[in-house]
Amino acid sequence: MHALILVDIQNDFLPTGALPVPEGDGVVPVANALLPAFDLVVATQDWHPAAHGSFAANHPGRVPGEMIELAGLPQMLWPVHCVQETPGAAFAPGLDTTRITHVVRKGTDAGIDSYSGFFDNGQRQATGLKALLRAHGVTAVYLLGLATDYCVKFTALDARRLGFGTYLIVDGCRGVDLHHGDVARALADLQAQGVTLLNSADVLAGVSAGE
Ligand code: VGL
Ligand code: ZN
Repeated sequence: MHALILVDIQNDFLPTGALPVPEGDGVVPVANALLPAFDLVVATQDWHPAAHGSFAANHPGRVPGEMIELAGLPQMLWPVHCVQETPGAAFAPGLDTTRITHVVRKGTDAGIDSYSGFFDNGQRQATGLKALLRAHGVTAVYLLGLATDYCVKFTALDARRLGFGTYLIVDGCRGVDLHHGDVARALADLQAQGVTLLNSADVLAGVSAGE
């Protein structure tokens, strides 16, 4: 069984959102084109309490882009984003959510961030994504979404580390690239760790070829 994982395709990561990813809306048509090719589709949502420790606003005198320590780990400070039950945390308009079979939420503990859809950044608590995939006999995962250099990267690295065949659909991802080169470095790191980089057309061609 192969699963499609849609990473954090949420309003706050679109160009008009609170933590805008340049061209973030460009992943929506790629996701929609691939959805019918998968029986198991998991969408992750960044799902923070308002008091989340990754928000610069919760640290007097700090601004987004600065680093602090959170849960004993280096932590980038972000604008307030993807607060639980707010419009910013909702799936992007135009995403065909009717084909999403499971939703996994992360970043729900105010005291630690969670870039990966599998575990928090300290690898302390699991989200349930690994158990879900195992329960369905998933052997390979295909990932796309936002942002290439944060949540997509760490979700793909964990998938690979857990032993899933891991395929990153590059044209279905966009990155923050806060420091120019972050996206290119993320893709190189992923490839070095055994993640296969491909494009949506490759996936669709493979499906129609009966793979
Ligand atoms: C993300 C920064 C903070 C992401 C989430 O989805 O890539 N990035 N929270
Ligand atoms: Zn976040």
